[in-house]
Amino acid sequence: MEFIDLRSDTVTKPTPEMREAMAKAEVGDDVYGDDPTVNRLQEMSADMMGKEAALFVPSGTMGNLAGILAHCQRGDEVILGKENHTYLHEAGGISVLGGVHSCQLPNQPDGSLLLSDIEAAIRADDQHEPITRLVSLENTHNHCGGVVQTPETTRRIAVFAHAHKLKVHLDGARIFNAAAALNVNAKELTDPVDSVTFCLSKGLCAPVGSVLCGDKEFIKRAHRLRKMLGGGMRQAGILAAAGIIALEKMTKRLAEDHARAHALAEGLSENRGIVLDGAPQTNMVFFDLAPQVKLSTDEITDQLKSRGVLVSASGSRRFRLVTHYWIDDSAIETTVAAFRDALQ
Ligand code: TLP
Repeated sequence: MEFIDLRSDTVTKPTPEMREAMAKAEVGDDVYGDDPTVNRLQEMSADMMGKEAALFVPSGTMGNLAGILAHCQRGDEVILGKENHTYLHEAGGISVLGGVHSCQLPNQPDGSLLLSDIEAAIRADDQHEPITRLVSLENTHNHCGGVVQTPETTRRIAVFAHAHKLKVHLDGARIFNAAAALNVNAKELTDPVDSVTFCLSKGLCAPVGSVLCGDKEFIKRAHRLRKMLGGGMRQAGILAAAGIIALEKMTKRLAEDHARAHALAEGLSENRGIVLDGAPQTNMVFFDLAPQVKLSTDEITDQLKSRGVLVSASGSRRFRLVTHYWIDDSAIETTVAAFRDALQ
């Protein structure tokens, strides 16, 4: 059975054009800096993010980890949202591997942080305390609902952080979704920050990889960290070739996924068993089960699976459905009907 897979946009498979480019990619040993396709991807990425340099890494998790470790020493502290992916879903790597302490602040509805909260979190110059070094943001914000922060919000936080001698990292795993939703160039969202990680293997369909961008000195430090973390890859041009198509082509079509997320939310809003968060801003639809629904999330997940639809829970009575390149209009209709049958 061919499933309609709404569990995440990480499930996207490479397009036929990507597979062809991968087969034909010119490659070399990237640990020697010899892979022309990786080098091209890195140059394109730096340019699109408005940064001096870029580094191809195997995953978003490694991009954030190498990025945060390139900004912080052991015993330093990063200020971030308590709903941020780096805090929730990266296995605590910044603390475990980097000795970086985290200070978690409440996220605002757009996923951002309040300046007053950041100000209150900045440590005094006191031997008892860790040293505040970095603010880490996330855009789009996954756990807050796939919501977007505007260039103005990002700039306000970055200017404030810089005034306090703090650096700013952005987990921009889905930065092109944010840019599409706001109808701005991605650079406008990344200009204010010192470093950004974005992912090629989510809604952009590449099979593997993320890119960390920043200034040359920062990327030099991150390069060493990537090696230390076991992320130095050899003929990675095979992967980068798909990444180049992701940047050239797939970044331009994300509004389609957002429109389908809208249609999905609209269809589900007629279901009395479902309490939607609100209209989706990007490609994620979040909802809770209404109190009268007696089935558990697991039972609903199984029922949908038997109807050919894969979904995943994001809480005890909560779901997240993610649209992407391989979800078409008829998949949306089938999904709405499957929920209607399961929750009738
Ligand atoms: N997110 C995945 C899961 O880990 C939850 C998903 O399905 O959404 N930053 C953000 C904002 C992310 O959403 C993710 C992946 C990452 C970083 C990590 O990327 P990978 O999976 O490439 O390490």
